[in-house]
Amino acid sequence: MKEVIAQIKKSKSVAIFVHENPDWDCIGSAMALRCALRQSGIKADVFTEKELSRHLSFLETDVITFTEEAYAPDYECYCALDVGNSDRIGSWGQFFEGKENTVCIDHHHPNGEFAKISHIEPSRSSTGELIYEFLAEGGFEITKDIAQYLYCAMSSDTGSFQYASVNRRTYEILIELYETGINTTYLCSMLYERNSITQLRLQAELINSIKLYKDGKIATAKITNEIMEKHGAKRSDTEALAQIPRSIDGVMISAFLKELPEGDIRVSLRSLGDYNIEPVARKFGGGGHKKAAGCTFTNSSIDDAEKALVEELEKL
Ligand SMILES: [Mn+2]
Repeated sequence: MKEVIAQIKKSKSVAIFVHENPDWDCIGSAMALRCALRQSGIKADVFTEKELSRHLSFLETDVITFTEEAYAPDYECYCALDVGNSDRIGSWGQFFEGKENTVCIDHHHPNGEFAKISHIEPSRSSTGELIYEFLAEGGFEITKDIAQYLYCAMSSDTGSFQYASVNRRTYEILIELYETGINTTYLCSMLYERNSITQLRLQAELINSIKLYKDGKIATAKITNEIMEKHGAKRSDTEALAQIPRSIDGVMISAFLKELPEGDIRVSLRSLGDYNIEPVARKFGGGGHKKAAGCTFTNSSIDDAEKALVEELEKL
């Protein structure tokens, strides 16, 4: 972390990159970092593939998006956040590779380092938590604006501080953020209580599709293209659905299957307790973590994919 801080502090300009389909952890982290750098007189901008969706823009979150005419941005330092490799950055990734000064701050299990200087701590709840450490250790003032971004990052990546990744340090940081005067009730309502009616109708469809196996220990649920079309839903409307079948009492493993427009079947697996679903995801060409993993079926109907998955999950 000391090296990352030194590199960023000696730069007059910093370009900040996040992963594709950005979530609150990477956007909150990027905006907090940008805010702190600008306060210190360092030019800083955040780059994303596309404009941010509605749920990411209730705080000031203006970004530079990729276009066909985009050229290599000219900055002294290039910083990737919440990203395990430069492919995950998307189109901007081509401008990250080969640069002189590249840094990365992340909390995913690393699969090969792609930046010159990396600070990676998989035990941390969120990249937001690591940005807090960066700012505190680097002597940056943590203003209320910065605290709001970090709170959103940490809250969303921990399922409102529910997940096993939350630890003592998470709560210590929360106290520091809280003391800046942030309104956590407001932030939570903006983060969690702005479902569209389309998102709720999809939840209803998903719940209706749930099937149980192995005495109710395994649950599957699915959303087909037909259902997406029926409700005029976008892909981003399905983001929070994977958790729902896992929340049933007694269910230890869940699979959420989603038909993609081009016909592939995207699967999100979730588990509780000691059930490690990562090898199952890997068996079908995917991967992830012990309790959250995913894979994609190509050339398979959604029902066949479900059958193949359930067979493997029952063995587990
Ligand atoms: Mn994250």
